[in-house]
Amino acid sequence: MTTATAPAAPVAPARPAGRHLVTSLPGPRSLALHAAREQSVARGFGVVLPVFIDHAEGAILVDVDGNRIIDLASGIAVTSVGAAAPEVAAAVADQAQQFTHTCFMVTEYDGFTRVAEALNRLTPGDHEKRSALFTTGAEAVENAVKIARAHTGRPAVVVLDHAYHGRTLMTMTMTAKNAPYKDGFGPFASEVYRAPSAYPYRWPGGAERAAEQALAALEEMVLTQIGAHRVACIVAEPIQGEGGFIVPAPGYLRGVQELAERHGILFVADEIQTGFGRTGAMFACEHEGVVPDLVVTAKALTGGLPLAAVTGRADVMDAVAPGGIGGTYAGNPVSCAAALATIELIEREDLPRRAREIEALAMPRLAELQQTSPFVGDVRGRGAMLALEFVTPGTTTPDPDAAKAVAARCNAQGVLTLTCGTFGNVIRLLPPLVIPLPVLSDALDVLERATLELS
Ligand code: PLZ
Repeated sequence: MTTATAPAAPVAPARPAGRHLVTSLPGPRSLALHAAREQSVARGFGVVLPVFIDHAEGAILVDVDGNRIIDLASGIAVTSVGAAAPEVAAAVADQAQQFTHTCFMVTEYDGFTRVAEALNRLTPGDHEKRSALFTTGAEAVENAVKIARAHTGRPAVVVLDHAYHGRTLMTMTMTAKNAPYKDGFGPFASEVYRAPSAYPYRWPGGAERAAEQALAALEEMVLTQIGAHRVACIVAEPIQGEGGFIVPAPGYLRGVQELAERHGILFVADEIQTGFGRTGAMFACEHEGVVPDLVVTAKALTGGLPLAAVTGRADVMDAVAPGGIGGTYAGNPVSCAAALATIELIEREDLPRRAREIEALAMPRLAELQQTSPFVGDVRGRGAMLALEFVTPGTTTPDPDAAKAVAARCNAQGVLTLTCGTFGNVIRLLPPLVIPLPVLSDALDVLERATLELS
């Protein structure tokens, strides 16, 4: 038997797997699209890097000029499974062909129940739980407050310095930072009280005393200023996100939970940015062994479709009578399908473990950078939620210009990098959890060089 030798297939030029720029950023096509945008889109939307995306491949965003950009943003902690996970795309397409919407308050569908079951199973604590699905993070935070008020019959809500909870009237009130979130948008909602955050790097009494002193201040506020019997809930991010990736001093979250319990106050964890493996545990509260009464989630719950949730103690959740919570799009079926596919991927690929691998690679390099660059005052975070805080050398004075300069250099070189922080002086790393480690390593090279160029 003779075998005919097939003519060799033409060899396609090797396509780069990682970062690759073919124009300066933004390229000409993006510039033209951006000019068009300015004629039709309201000015109030900012943009970090004005490139227009054509498609995504894992942790790479490919723009309309053909540039391949490393994604260290994940659409602000959303696309942990990547922005084009085939399993999520298929689930979305299938569901969209079945039906796109019924409104869960009109007729039912099982995807909603199955997402609720998954959330009840995955969130901290093995007590009986119920979940309610919504559309955006802010909407879910607002609903957590409504549920807490309905259950306790109390009006007051306690939040922290450096908090971010959203842009709606209630959640903007709960958010700490004035510009750009609150400036000009008042008057604000009433019965929101702000306690200090146990921010180790900036605690006046020193990092070691931050937990104890912040808890004392919180207790004094609850007891003397508000009256404990008037407080419905304390809402806290277990690692503060927009406020600067602030990991609270050890023991602080536990202390908040105990204080809340002593006074019949509900402890609500806003895990919108930290949830679903981002910090190396499924939920960031787990690092402190804290079981909140209510947990608010959104973002990485799906691969990018709008879906948010409040999950918590069944007796608390069920304090609201039928019709008391909901929304036209709450728990949209396409978003639910995306969530189920995403949760399956997170569990199957053990993405919390991937977050710990990212930390193991990146944290030593960031710590080294803190030694070599006098501009890096603090390095912190957990898992794939890591940050550098920039200061004027030799001081702890925030240096937002340094952070902005470093982020701008990274962005120009195709490493999409976000800043954050009350003082705007923090660079945060939020890569998709599926980022290949060599790609992350390349991004860190760029970040290191950009930081060492500061003078
Ligand atoms: N709670 C902890 O991180 C959203 C906001 C970006 P939405 N964070 C990104 C911006 O400038 O608008 C967030 C969060 C935490 C609540 C929210 C709000 O979630 O889905 O943006 O409403």
